[in-house]
Amino acid sequence: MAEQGFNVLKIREDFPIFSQRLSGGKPFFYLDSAASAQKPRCVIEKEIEVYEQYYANAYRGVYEFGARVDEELDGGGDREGVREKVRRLLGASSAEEVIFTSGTTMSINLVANAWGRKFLQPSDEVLITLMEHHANLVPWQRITAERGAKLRYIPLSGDGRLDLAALDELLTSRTRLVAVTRMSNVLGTVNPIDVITKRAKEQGALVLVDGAQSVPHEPTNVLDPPIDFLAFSGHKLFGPSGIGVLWGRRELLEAMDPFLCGGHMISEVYLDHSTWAPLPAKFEAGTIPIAQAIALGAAVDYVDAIGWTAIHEHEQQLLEYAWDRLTEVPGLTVHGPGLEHRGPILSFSIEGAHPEDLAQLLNLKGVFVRHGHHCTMPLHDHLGVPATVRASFALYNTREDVDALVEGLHFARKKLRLA
Ligand code: C6P
Repeated sequence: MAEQGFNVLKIREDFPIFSQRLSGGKPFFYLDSAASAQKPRCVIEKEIEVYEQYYANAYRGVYEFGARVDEELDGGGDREGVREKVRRLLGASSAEEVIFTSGTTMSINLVANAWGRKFLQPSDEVLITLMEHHANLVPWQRITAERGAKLRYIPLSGDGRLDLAALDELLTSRTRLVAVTRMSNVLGTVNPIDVITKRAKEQGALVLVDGAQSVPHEPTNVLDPPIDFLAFSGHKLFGPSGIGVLWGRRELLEAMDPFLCGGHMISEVYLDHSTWAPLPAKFEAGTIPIAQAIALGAAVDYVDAIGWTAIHEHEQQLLEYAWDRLTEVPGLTVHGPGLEHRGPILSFSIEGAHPEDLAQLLNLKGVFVRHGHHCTMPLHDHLGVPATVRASFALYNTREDVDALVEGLHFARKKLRLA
C-alpha cells in the first residue's frame, strides 16, 4: 500500500471484524481503539501460521520448529526478525535494546523495579504528570515510597496541557527520572517530549516515555529527542494482546538488575548465586508470548506499509470532523486541549447525563465507546468529574462512525429526557 493510496474502505477490508453485524443485522461503530485496536487479517493469519506450521518454545530447541521460531523473533537467513522490525519502528540503534514484555504496564513496572530499586536514593525525586495512566503512576508511587524517594507531579493548565512553566521549579538536580505519557489516553493531549527531555537532560535526569497511545498514531524516534526508556503495547498497535515492548538505552539496561528471574534470563546458575544473560534475555525470564510476539511483527509491517503520513492525515481529518460535529450536541463538553495539541481521542461529559448511561444507550445504537475513569483517577479528580465517555479513533474509522456517535448522543439525550 503506497502512502498516497490511503483508502479507508480498503483498509477496513483488511479487518475481518468489520464484516460482522450485530444481532438483527445492525452495523456497529467501533470507537474504542485507545482501549484496544482491532486486528488486520495479516496479524490474525500470522498467529495462526505459528500454531499451524512451526509452533515450539522460543530460544530452547535446535530442532527445525524451534529454530524457525527463533528466526521469526530475532531474524536469520534472509528473514527479518520482529525485534528488528520494532527497532526500526522506534528508530532505536540496536535490536538488543528491544525487550519483549506483556505490555506497557509490565514495561513500566520493569523499569520501576529493575532501575528504581537499584538506583533511587532517599533524597531523589521522580517526576510524573497529573495526566498519567495508573500504569505510569502507581509503580512510581510504590517504588518511591519503598526507596524513601519523593514522587512529584507536573500540573496541568486549564485546557489539559502540561504546565511547562512549573517545570523549572519541579525539575531539579534531585530529579532522577521524568516519566511522562506522549499522548494522554483521556485528554488526547500530545506532550512536548522534546522540551521535557531537553530540560531533564540539563538536570541529569532520565526520561521514560509511555508510548501506549502515541505509538499507534505517529512515527516514534527514541533517539530524537534522546529519551532513555519507551513502553508500548502490541494490542493497541493492531497486534495481539499479551505482548508489549520496553525499549531502553543499552548502558541503562546493562546497569540494571533483572526484574523477574527464572529460565532464559541467566548465564550461569550455581547453588549460591547466578549470573545474568546478555540483553535482551536478561529481562525476558520464562517463556515469552511466542505466537503473539511473532504476530506483532506483522502488525508493525502493516502500519509501515500504510505509512505514518497517511495514517496521521486520515486521523486528524476525522478528529476535526468529530470535533465540529460534537458541538451540535447540547450540554456536551470535550475535555482537554484544542485540535492542534491532541491526538484522535475525545473524552467528554454531557450535563445531566451519567457516563455509564450514555455508554449503554450508545451501545443500543451499535456505537462502542468506553466510559469510566480510564485508569486515570487523579486526572478525573482534577477535571472535577468521576468519569467521562471516551471516543477514540484509529486508521480504520470513518465519518460514518462519527455520525453514528452524534446521532447516538441525540438519542441518548432524548432517552434521558434531556432533550
Ligand atoms: N489504556 C485505555 O482504555 P496495557 O494495559 O499495559 O496494555 O496499557 C496500559 C496503559 C498505559 N499507558 C497508557 C497511556 C494507556 O492508555 C494504557 C492503557 C487503556 O485507556 C486501558 S486502561
